[in-house]
Amino acid sequence: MDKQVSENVTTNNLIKPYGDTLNDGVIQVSFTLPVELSAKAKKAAELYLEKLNLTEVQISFAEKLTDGFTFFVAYGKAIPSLDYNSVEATEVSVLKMNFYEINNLIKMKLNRKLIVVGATIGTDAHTVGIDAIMNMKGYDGDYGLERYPEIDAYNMGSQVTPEALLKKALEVKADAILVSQTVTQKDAHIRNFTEFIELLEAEQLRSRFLICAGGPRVSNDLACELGYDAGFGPGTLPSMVASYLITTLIERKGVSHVNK
Ligand code: B12
Repeated sequence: MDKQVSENVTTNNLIKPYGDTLNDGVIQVSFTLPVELSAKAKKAAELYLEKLNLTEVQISFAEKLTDGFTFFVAYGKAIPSLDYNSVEATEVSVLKMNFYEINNLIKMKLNRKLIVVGATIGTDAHTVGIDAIMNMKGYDGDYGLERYPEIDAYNMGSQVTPEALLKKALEVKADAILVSQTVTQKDAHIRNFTEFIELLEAEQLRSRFLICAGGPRVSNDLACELGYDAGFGPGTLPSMVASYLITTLIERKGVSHVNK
């Protein structure tokens, strides 16, 4: 973090958005209104943002989305500050290791392949997230779990029922289950994540697996709250997941691992 910013945070602990000058409160917002693009629509967008208590509002972009809908990008100044000291959040603690170190650790400490099953559950049809973690190609230059010689990875794709995911995990004797959710409309992700944990609990199988949740709106806090061991959000790399899985399995089996 920039030295001046970190000093500012530590002296008064109060933070505000930064636009042109520190603490000016300037934020950028984008939103859609169900009206045709016109001067009146732009004025409505401005007045709506003023109702949110933004000041010095400027509509910088307005474009017709489709008949009867307009998309806006705007700037405004926000008044509230936040005490940074009052903020609490957790993140998955991951030991940074590369592909070779992770494979070596699995080989040396587990003495067999690490078995992982993953799926997007419920009606959610998005596969790109779970594929990024599991497929050979991986994500952002980081190999996916299928590429690891010491990992047996089973990617079931999307729209998998909780029952089918559990059945597969039992069939292949999985160490870990990866559950992905992208659609969050009407809290569908919360319901689906919860349904899977409830199924495991009903079958008294919760403690048998290491279970991770992931997706664009998933945080470690949310995942743990829903009964998962860990949660991974945007920007997760497959090596982070592989490292988390093997180090956690080793810890749970009571074996201290080498690269600490
Ligand atoms: C591609 C896409 C699609 C494709 C999906 C193709 C496919 N095979 O997956 C198609 C066109 C099919 C599609 C359909 C729909 N989509 Co769509 N789609 C997207 C889009 C453009 C990109 C998503 C994506 O691939 N991201 C890239 C991946 C790599 O990122 P990621 O998922 O976050 O994954 C990373 C991490 O989160 C993490 N991760 C993810 N999962 C897991 C799991 C574990 C265990 C771990 C450890 C980590 C992990 O690792 C990944 C790598 O870092 C987004 C908009 C956007 N720009 O994000 C909308 C979006 C997700 N879709 C959306 C919607 C609404 C839909 C539809 C419902 C639309 C409709 N009405 O039909 C349908 C879905 C129907 C259904 N039954 O699910 C909305 C969701 C809104 C919401 N918050 O609920 C979005 C945000 C678009 C929008 N702004 O409206 N979609």
